[in-house]
Amino acid sequence: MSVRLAHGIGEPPADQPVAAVVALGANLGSRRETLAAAVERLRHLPLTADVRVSAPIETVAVTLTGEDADAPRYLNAVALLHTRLAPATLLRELHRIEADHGRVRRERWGDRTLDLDLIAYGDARIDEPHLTVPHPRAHEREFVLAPWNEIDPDAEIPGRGRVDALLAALRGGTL
Ligand code: PH2
Ligand code: MG
Ligand code: MG
Repeated sequence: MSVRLAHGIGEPPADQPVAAVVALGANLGSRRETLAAAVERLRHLPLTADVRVSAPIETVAVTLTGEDADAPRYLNAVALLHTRLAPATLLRELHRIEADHGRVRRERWGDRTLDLDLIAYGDARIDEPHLTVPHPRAHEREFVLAPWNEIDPDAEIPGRGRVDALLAALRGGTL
């Protein structure tokens, strides 16, 4: 799929719906309510349908120096959606939802009221200054892989392999 040509920044909608994966995270404020409100917003995105969401899981905060048991814990979830929004447009919508939930961008990997990451967009591989898809760290994050695997047991990360196998490897075993 030639995404740079078909759906670059400012490009029109895709002809066919594309399966996109969004990771949700919150470790400040009313986390459960925030995630539920964010999912509602995803359900109302233009040109978007079939939004499916995992159960939320509580996870230890991963920081630049590793897991931090003293930091506020996260609630994480993953949403699958079918959208004709171009990747950059979808990303802009995700940032708008974050901002509407009081997200302030201060330090990298700092605590946040709401984080919405675009993990995958069909089988696209995008490497642009503000958008890398698949998400460059999704394959090593249990808090992304576990909820994703729950709602799509056959999922694959383009270029990385099956989500269930990546999850098993991360947990110290093989499938
Ligand atoms: N997101 C981060 C950094 N660390 N840790 C957990 N457990 N869950 C997250 O969603 C998360 C994180 C940056 O986006
Ligand atoms: Mg994130
Ligand atoms: Mg983010």
